[in-house]
Amino acid sequence: MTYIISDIHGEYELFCRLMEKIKFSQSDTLISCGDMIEKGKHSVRLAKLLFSMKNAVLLAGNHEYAFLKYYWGLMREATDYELVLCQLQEYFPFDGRLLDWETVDRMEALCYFHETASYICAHAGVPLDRDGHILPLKEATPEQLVYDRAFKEPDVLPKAGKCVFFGHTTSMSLGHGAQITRFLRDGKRGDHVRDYYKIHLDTDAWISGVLGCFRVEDCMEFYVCN
Ligand SMILES: [Mn+2]
Repeated sequence: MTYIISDIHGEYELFCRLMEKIKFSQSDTLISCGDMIEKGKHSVRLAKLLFSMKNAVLLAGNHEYAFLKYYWGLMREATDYELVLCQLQEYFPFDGRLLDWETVDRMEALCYFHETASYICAHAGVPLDRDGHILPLKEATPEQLVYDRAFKEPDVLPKAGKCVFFGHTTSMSLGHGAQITRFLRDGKRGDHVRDYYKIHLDTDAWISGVLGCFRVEDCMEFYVCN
């Protein structure tokens, strides 16, 4: 089975409980739509766990992108790489001491979108043309894919047949409560991902204490809460 999640934001224990709840196994796939780090206290611990999962597709969100921009800035001036690692560790006030170069390299290798025959995953959503058609993702900049706030609007709907999974803006700030929000296409039943324009995944776990994921095969949602 394939499970899609977003905006875990350092909530290591909630994430582990969610994986237990869904009985996540080697034959399953996890797709994380970004923002695994910051806000919560276990950013690096969570990142290392995700990077250790062979069956995980991990995307960058704006928080990973901001970290990478800080890293690239340090490297432009750097002569002492041990000092750079210390500075990177200080980026994470709670568990920065766990940060190593391998984790930094894995962060740098994150993708900005993931596309299959029936859906697309991107942290902030995807760029659309005026008619609502999805613009070629390979031409999109990382900034478009991790920062854009327009895609959250209820009337911004990708017309093409694929569903877009995204997070980035908290469901609380959208007035949806701490839950996954589905945008169903007209006349569709909703038992297949292609029946949806888009599915918003950010349950604001760090504040709400609720973390959820979406199972692609049967469109089921699963939650754990504090
Ligand atoms: Mn975000």
